[in-house]
Amino acid sequence: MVGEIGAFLDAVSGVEGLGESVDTAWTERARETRDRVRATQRSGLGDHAVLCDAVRAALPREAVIARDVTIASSSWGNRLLPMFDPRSNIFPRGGGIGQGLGMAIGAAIADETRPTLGLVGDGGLAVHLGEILTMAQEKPWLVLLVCNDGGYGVLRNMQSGAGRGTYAVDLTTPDFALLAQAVGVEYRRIGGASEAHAVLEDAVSLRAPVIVEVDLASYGEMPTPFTPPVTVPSS
Ligand SMILES: Cc1ncc(C[n+]2csc(CCOP(=O)(O)OP(=O)(O)O)c2C)c(N)n1
Ligand SMILES: [Mg+2]
Repeated sequence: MVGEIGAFLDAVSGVEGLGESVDTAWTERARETRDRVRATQRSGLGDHAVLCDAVRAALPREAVIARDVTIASSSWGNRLLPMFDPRSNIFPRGGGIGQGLGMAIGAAIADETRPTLGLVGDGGLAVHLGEILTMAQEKPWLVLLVCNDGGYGVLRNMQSGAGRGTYAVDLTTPDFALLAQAVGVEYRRIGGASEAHAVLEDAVSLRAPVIVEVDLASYGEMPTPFTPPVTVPSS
């Protein structure tokens, strides 16, 4: 790879314009646009931006962050959460829910020297809930952050936004404290933004599998409910 890059650089070294200074105005415009987009995204999150900040603050730079397809990923995990290395940034681009826990367990077992955080929703987690047993058995350094809104929140938002009420989006979810107890892993709860930093710092310090539930009923709504850029059929 290094040899190929060297050969490429040799080949283009005589090309006119290369090596001249970059257009600083363009760089500045890109930076301003990025800051504006991030500020707009953040303003729609309200207290949920605190969760994003707390996740980053609680983890070392090299921590792996594996995300399922959930509102927390789509609204801040994939957009605002700083990532420092592509190899620590895991997300299923295919968009299927349910892979988050398996990816997080795999990452955590692959490198036991750094913590892994799995960001999942209650609905996605339910798809492969049995993998909780793998987590309990293998005991990886894994913080499983479960954003529990009692169902398929993103579909709920889409249906509400379309103004026709909601259907088939409310799920029976486990009592996560009892579930953790049943399989012998630690459990922590975040019931409001003011708790996020301390709970996550504590969870990471355990160096063990831990379920951290964000109890969204108590945590509160996002000022701008997240909806994906797709339309609900009209009939
Ligand atoms: C395998 C699969 N089934 C259904 C969907 C459609 N889908 C996308 S997000 C979502 C809701 C997931 O619920 P949850 O994990 O609780 O996240 P929330 O939207 O509540 O944040 C569903 C059903 C999908 N992406 N993949
Ligand atoms: Mg949910």
